[in-house]
Amino acid sequence: MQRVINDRKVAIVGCGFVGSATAFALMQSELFTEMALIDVDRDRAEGEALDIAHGMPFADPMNIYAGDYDDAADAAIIIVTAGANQQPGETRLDLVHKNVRIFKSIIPELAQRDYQGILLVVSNPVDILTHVALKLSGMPENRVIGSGTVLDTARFKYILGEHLGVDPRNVHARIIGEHGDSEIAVWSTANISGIPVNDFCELRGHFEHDESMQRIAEDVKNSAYEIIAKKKATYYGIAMSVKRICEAIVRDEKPILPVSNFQHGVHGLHDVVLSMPAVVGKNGIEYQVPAPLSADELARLHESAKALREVIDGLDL
Ligand code: 6V0
Repeated sequence: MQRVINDRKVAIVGCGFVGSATAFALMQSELFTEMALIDVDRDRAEGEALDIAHGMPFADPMNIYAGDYDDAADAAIIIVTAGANQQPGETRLDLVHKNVRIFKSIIPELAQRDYQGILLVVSNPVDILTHVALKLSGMPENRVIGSGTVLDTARFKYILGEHLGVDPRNVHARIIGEHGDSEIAVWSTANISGIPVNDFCELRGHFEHDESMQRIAEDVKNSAYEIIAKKKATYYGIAMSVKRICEAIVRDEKPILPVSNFQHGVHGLHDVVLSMPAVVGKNGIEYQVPAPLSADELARLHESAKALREVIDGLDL
């Protein structure tokens, strides 16, 4: 008999900076009534569960506790944030071997329990680890998602919004490809509430388009390096990004989000996991959106896919 999923339950595997910030964001989200925190460091999970639970009198009631994989087995969403984070100077791809080893200890636990919910990977390198989770779990592709460039896209909207003095929610633009050094800022379709980005820039007195575009895309790409150099880890922005993905799933909202998902031919991409826009709902990836790209963006997307493919091919899965 297939396991019944509790659609108001979430489990978080890995309760470090990212896992605990995510738990705190979700505790205030009213999305879930039950949250299990899992970590190899059981004390850490218990401490975080207690600390977050003490905010309950100011939020909606919720059962928050340190648990194990049996507690995760009927969760609507399992969020994996376990693993090493980047040290100053390290790229996300440098983490791959350490974190693949950790995934080999986590994902089979879920597969053994015939997990039927959505697996949301956040640990880095997120595209590679989403691919690894897909292979190790044997789960259907639509139910294994990476947070991908949802965070980079939020950074892009924020920085562009600041540059133009406009609400970032009116900025319609995205980052695609690898969540990492080969990511691509899609300028060709970027617009501010329907107004092409360069036209809006001129309305706001900015005429150095090429220079500004290059600087903003570099700032987005280097955000994590800057934050890590200053405070050792990044966690609030990703926590809000994960909350957004959870909202899409739990409420079946069907927004278009640039999550990491397995590619089957859109723009000629095959057999690789990277961030491309997809409709996200209660079934996870509901529809891959073939958003238009310029020739240059398309070429860079294929380079990003090639770089990820080479890493995947070098892994022993
Ligand atoms: P952290 O603070 O070191 O926390 C990692 C946690 O994982 C620790 O509490 C460990 O005890 C736990 N852990 C390790 N092995 C296991 C295991 N086998 N089972 C269960 N728990 C385990 O790291 P932090 O929270 O800063 O980062 C976690 C991951 O998120 C890293 O890989 C980061 O690079 C990644 N990030 C991903 C982002 C994204 O946009 N996708 C953004 C920020 C960080």
